[in-house]
Amino acid sequence: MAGVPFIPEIEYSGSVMGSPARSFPSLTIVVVSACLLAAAGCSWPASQDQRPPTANTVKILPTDTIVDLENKAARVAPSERQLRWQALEVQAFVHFGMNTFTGREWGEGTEDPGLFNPTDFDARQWVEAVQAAGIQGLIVTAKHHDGFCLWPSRFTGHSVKNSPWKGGRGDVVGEVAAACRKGGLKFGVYLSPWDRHEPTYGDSPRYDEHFKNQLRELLTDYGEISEVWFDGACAEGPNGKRQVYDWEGYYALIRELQPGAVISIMGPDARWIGNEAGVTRESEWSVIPVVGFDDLPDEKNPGGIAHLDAQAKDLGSMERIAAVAKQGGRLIWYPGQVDVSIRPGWFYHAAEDDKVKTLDQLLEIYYTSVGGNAQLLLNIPPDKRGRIHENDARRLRELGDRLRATFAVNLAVDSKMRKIAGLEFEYDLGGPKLFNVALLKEDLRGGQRIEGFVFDAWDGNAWKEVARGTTVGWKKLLRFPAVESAKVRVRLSKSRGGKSFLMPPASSGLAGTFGLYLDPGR
Ligand code: FUL
Repeated sequence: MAGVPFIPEIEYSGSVMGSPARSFPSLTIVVVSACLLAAAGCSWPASQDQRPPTANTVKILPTDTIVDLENKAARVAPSERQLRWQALEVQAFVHFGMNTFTGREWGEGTEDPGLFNPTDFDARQWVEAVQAAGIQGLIVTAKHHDGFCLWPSRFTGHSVKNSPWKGGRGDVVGEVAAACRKGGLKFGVYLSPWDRHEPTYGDSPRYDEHFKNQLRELLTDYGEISEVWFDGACAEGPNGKRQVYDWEGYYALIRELQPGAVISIMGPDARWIGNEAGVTRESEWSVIPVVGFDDLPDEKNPGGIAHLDAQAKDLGSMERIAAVAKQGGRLIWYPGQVDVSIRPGWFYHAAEDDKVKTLDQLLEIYYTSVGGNAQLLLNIPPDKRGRIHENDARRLRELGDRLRATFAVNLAVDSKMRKIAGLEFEYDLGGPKLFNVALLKEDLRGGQRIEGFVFDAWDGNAWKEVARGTTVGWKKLLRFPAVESAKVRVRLSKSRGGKSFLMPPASSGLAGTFGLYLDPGR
């Protein structure tokens, strides 16, 4: 598969990739007008787009200077589908299947379908439980590595149709899709490319055909699919050969049948954060340099794109971009997704009922993932009844209650923002406010630019530093001991392209906000 070019949706034409002066003809006007608006206490009007043109991907070359590279990096922006995906912020991952009944994490594919028999399956209970946490989407394991299908696939007998559940007439995928739609949740599917049951696995073209048939069923029979999650695990088939996947063919089918669906992990739209512990990098970039011009995964890397090591410590710094440019490659918009389980295992095991993560652990994960420019994909595995266990459901509600209590009132909602000098933004809160959480956001339609910032509060006599950080992106959430102040400021120590699209306060009417909050639990 390596060497087969995946055609990006948008590509800069050669003419906009010249020197900075030529590349950004209207930049000065844009900066000046944005500053004037900001200085007047206003924000960028939604109707009059002040941002310079952006692209989803751009070539970087050995001949690029560091200034060229910085300007190119500043202009890479998400596709519409990536932006919609990012706005979901938290999704539920639901590992349910044969392993739920055998107590395993990885089945072998030889399990008897007769073992699958939830006694009280209730998809609406799943939806209610995850919505209590404020979660906005759900991805179910339609097929895990053991090959057992949670929908009655026409292309294998290894599915719910040969189980005793509902006399073989049940369809987990169908019921979950319907419950999500009814409850207003986005619905996505995990379909494991690695299939330990399917006899054609390893016989590459034949298995590809089989896999595409299954994909087609899922993408046509269950309404809108918001995400297709491809895992990287892979092995040899019964013929002793390693399966070579037709990724390009899979992607083309998804784009054709569900153009709005994000393809994650072994896919071009969202990357694996690099661990399964809920940990993000201090600097989490969505603008990522990749060597070469091939968007397809290769077998050597766990990253979804050839030559990308999703576990690398540094994925997007200017140093890394410059190093990749030396070899020739591209910058792509490739945001991180944090997949982590609420329990030690991905699947339900009764022995882990008392090992559900604590509220503090979940809050820490939330603040560092959603508040660290990533999407959180929180796994909640239903039990043998086919219900989310009471302990997990309780914890989800506690999480939702705490987040709602914290974020219900934005204390900066009526603040006036003014640009002081260079990259400094001051917010007049109109009177003293007590807060212990701050939220910064970049308008990603103008790219991800901020490389460093300091957040200060006025103590009546002088500015006092409250917190500092590196990247902002979709959201930066800062937690600190409570501060009372009537005036705060954000100083950007560095922003790519010399400017930023830091979001103004919510009163501007834009969806994104600058925010100050009081978490009552701290
Ligand atoms: C891994 C799989 O092997 C696990 O079983 C689980 O599905 C996790 C989300 O991805 O690669």
